[in-house]
Formats: sequence, C-alpha cells, structure tokens
Amino acid sequence: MKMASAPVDPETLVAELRARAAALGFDSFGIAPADARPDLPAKLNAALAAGWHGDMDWMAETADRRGSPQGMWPAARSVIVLGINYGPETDPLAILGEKSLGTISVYARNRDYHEIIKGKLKDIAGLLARRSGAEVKVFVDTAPLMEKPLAEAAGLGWQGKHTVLVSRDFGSWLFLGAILTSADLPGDKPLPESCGTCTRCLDICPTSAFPAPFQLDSRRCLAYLTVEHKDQIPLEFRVPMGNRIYGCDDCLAVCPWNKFASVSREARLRARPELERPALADLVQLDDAGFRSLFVGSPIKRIGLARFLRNVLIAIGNSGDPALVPLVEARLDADEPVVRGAAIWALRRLAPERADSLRLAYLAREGDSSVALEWTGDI
Ligand code: B12
Ligand code: SF4
Ligand code: SF4
Repeated sequence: MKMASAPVDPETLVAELRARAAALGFDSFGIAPADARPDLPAKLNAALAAGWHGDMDWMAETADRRGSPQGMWPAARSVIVLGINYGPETDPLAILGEKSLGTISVYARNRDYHEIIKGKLKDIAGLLARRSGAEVKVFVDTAPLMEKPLAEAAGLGWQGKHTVLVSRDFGSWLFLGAILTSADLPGDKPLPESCGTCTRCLDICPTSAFPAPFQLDSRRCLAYLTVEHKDQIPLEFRVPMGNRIYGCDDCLAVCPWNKFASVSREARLRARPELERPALADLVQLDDAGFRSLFVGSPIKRIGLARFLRNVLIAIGNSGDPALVPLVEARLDADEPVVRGAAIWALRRLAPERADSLRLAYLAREGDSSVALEWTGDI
C-alpha cells in the first residue's frame, strides 16, 4: 500500500498511531527497528535443526524470511507490534479436574483473534501510510515473522521461560500482531527479562515440553499435538493430555505476572458459555453440520471434525466415566483412522473387557489394518 500525502514528523505520527491503536481496542503498542534482533536467524535455525517444529513444515520452508523482517521484506525499517488482552474471567485450570467436561484453551473459547485483529491492524497501517507516505505490510500470526521476540524488542514485555511473551500489565494473555513499514520510526525501550528464579511454567508442563528454559519442543507440547498435529497423538502424551481437547494453558496460567492481568475488554474474546464447560458426551456426538455451527467464527473450526473428535475421544478415555462407553462405540466405525484409533484407545481404557470382546470381529474386517495396533498395543 503506498499513498502520497504531506509527511508529519515521526514523534507526532507515533502519537497519532498510538492513540488510534488505543481507540481501536489494542492494549499494548510498541515500535522496534526492523533489524533489532540479529540473533533470531541463528536461534530459529537451531530450533529447526533440533526438529522442535514437528510436522509444521511451513516453519522450515519459510525460515529464511521468518528469521528477520528484512529477510522477508528488505525495505522494512521499523516494526510496530500491537497486543490485545484476552485475559480470562475464570481460572482456566479449574476445569482440568472435571473429567467429563472438555477443556478448550482460553484463546479458542470465542472468535478467532486473527479475524478480530486483522481489520484493526489494517486501519492503523492505513493511517501510517496516509500520514507518512511510507509503505506498510500487516501481519497476524500467519505471516513468516517471529512476533514474540519482535514484541520483546518493541518493549511489550519479555519472552518468559515458557517462550510466550509476558507483559507487566497483562501477564501471559496478550495476542500479538505486527505492521512492517519502510518508515524510520522512533523505537521503544525493551524491558529486561523478569522471570528471575521462578520456574513455575516449566514445572507444571504435563508433557515436559521444555528441553531448557526459554526453549520449547513443539512435538511434546499439547498446544501442538491437539491443534497442529494431524495424525494420531503419540501414546505417551494421551494420558497427560487429560481433558484438554484444544490447546493448553497450563504454563501460561501459572505465571505469577498474571496477578496484574485483567479480563479482556473485547467481548468477542470472552468465553462463550457453551465453550467454557462443554460436556464430552455432547461433543463426541457432533456431526459435520453440528461441528460447523458450534464453532462458527472459532479457530477450532480450522482443525476439522476428525481431529477434534480424536481429541475428544482421548479425553473420554481419560474420563473414567463408563456412561460414555456407548458413545465411544458409536465412533469405532468412523471413516477416518484418527477417529477410529482414538475410539479404540478410549474403549480399552474405559471398558477393557468389552474391547476384548469386540476386537476379533473388528480386526477380521477387510482393509482395516490402519488401526490394528490400537487394539493390541500398549494403552
Ligand atoms: C509456531 C507457533 C506455535 C507452536 C510453537 C510455539 C513456540 N514456542 O514456538 C505451538 C503450536 C506449540 C504454539 C503454541 C502456543 N501458541 Co503459538 N505461535 C506460533 C507462531 C505461529 C510462530 C512462533 C515461532 O516462530 N516459533 C519458533 C521459535 C523458535 O521461536 P520462539 O518461540 O520465539 O523461540 C525463541 C526461543 O526458543 C529462543 N531461544 C532462546 N535461547 C535459545 C537457545 C537455543 C539453543 C534455541 C534453539 C532457542 C533459544 O529463541 C527464539 C527467539 O527468541 C506464533 C506467531 C508468530 N508468527 O510469531 C504463535 C504465537 C507464539 N502463539 C501464541 C499462543 C497464544 C500460543 C499458545 C498459548 C496457544 C494455546 N493456549 O494453546 C501456545 C503456547 C505454548 C508455548 N509454551 O509456547 C501467541 C503468543 C502470544 C504471546 N503473548 O507471546 C503467538 C505470538 C500468536 C499471536 N499472534 O498472538 N504456537
Ligand atoms: S502449552 Fe501445555 S503442553 Fe505446551 S508447553 Fe505449555 S504447559 Fe506444556
Ligand atoms: S511462570 Fe515464572 S518462569 Fe514462567 S514465564 Fe512466568 S515468571 Fe517466567
């Protein structure tokens, strides 16, 4: 986007952008030089070389551009990073003990934040282009940009030991979005890392996903396994998954900096009641139309019904609730192997004798070798 107009001085321009961001509902705003983090390509490449991205191939494919804003867009001079507070109204961990319910992580309990932020970012970028004549590019999550370290450079907070950006004002609950521009804007001062000796986020992780503080192996992270990972969830993570059916908030929720957090001002980011305490019994019965209508506008829609049912069936297998057995059996004949496999696992956990009695007839069926191991392997 390039539009000619009378340029204003950078300080006035930044004050205008800041005011516009606040008026649009952004809670945090900061600016960094586009070349503020020359350390990122090496760190990203080390993480990729270790294989921590799992099957998120797009991370490796875009590594050259992802590592630095100027790698992606050589004209970039400054990056504006914006944050929107999605602080929950209730303790997100409270529902983990209610085993017949599913836990959907806070960020997915209402509208997809990409949709909420995108229009607002474009608005600010438009203002910047009009007032400065500079070029701008807008990003929310999907573009190859490392938003957390850039947010750190722009003074929004610091990357905590859980790798997420911690804000002094909003704790762990800040969504990020970025605007790159060819304008040279005055940068904000980065904050010092303030985790100190705390290790709460590392200690609570149910799957030991942190090889070291400030580093995450996605392949072990439930946020990856329940959302990004398309195949069966590896056995070792199924029990630790508990009733988490979409994402995970454990490391975020225990951060002591959340004591400064507040409930999101954005109504579309506050939990919809039906997604705050959904019954696994209802979710496992969803058909395509029911899934689409329950998750309209939600990020959950993107994983599709099969992956969602896989997660729900594993949570059912962890529920200890025998009343759910008939609903599990109804999924043994699902078309998708990920659903069938998770149903078998859940049945074997809830009703091992019933599983034994069904196994032979099931395995005798032609062409169903894809889940044979689910019947006989470890659970
Ligand atoms: C890929 C991705 C994931 C992956 C990987 C997460 C990760 N930590 O990298 C998965 C699917 C696991 C994931 C999970 C979640 N995500 Co996510 N995710 C992203 C995405 C698209 C890219 C992140 C990325 O570049 N990762 C690559 C790694 C290498 O980068 P990094 O984490 O910054 O790594 C640093 C450290 O490793 C550090 N480092 C320090 N020392 C050393 C030493 C060595 C040897 C190495 C190798 C590295 C290293 O270097 C890196 C740079 O600083 C961003 C959006 C974006 N475009 O940035 C959202 C984003 C990070 N996710 C977000 C959210 C909300 C989540 C979840 C909370 C969702 C949930 N509740 O389920 C969880 C949090 C899990 C966690 N503890 O991180 C938000 C975080 C907001 C914030 N306040 O920080 C983002 C920014 C999206 C957004 N626009 O708001 N996510
Ligand atoms: S999101 Fe959950 S599984 Fe992933 S690192 Fe944090 S606590 Fe561990
Ligand atoms: S829980 Fe502790 S170590 Fe983890 S990010 Fe928060 S302050 Fe840092």
